[in-house]
Amino acid sequence: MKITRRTVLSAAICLGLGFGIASSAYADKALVLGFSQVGAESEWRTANTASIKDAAKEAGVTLKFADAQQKQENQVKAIRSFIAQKVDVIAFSPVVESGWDTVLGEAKAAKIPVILTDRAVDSKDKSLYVTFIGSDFVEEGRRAGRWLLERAKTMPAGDINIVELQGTVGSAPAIDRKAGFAEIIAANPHLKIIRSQSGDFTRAKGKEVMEAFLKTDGKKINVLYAHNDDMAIGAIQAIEEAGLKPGKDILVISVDGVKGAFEAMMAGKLNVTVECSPLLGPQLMKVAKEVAAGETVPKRITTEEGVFPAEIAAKEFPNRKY
Ligand code: GZL
Repeated sequence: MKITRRTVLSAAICLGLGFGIASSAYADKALVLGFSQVGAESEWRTANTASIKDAAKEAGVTLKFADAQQKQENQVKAIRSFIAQKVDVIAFSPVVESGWDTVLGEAKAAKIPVILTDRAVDSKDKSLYVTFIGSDFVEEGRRAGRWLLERAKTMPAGDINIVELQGTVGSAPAIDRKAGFAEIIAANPHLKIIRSQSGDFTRAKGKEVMEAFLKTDGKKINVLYAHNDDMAIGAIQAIEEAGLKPGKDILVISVDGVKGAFEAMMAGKLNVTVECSPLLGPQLMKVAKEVAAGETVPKRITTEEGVFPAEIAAKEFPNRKY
């Protein structure tokens, strides 16, 4: 075949077209994100799931979503399934900090990048995940402690007995919120944690454990520190059923900043909530696309949050998004 200028030109056009179609097809191919969620244990989690699903839709990301019902083995199964499906990126909120190295090693071997959202893992090998998007739970605990340190200045002299409802045993928020709170209240030797037990971040368990605290220590309790609003709301019911006034006989401090906490503050039953934003969806989709495109992202992306005492609850409530 005689190679003429026309032949070369038409070959180049076909090649270019072919490339163009291929690359645009790649560009149009929706990113497939496998997400393993802790469960549906709290108002916070419900809002977090909604944020992720809405943001995926908005970003044109194909989301494969798995609810682990607060069981680590279900998250491991979900991650393995995402690997088998050859998703582009895996993201998850680890229900507990430990026990992830094996399955994250499998994702690494399959060359599928992993993004942590909401909660951290305690893996020593930081190459097992690309980034961690979430709150600083230790700081949240410190903020709760600072509020009480300040409030204690206007309370009667003598010991101030605190009971603590911890989050899910072994979870990053439970470990860190406990540590941050204890770090700050150590400044006042009268602030004493007399009972501390897990309520697993749920209203039902929070109520049950508070009932037990009230049975053993009832009138001695001056303050409740709950690692999330749902346990605080459950405990408020128990305090009322014991004939005491939550927010007055027993000060109530909690974390998350969900609508239920604002309603309890407006009813005078909860004194302060430390914000922990569940609205991580948009950030997750943005980072997932950057990671899939091979861009470098920061190892740690922290969410900005505030503290909401009861005095400003009514004014702030209309602005709340979760
Ligand atoms: C915090 C999140 C916690 C919330 C709880 O980022 O992991 O889990 O504080 C939720 O309400 O159950």
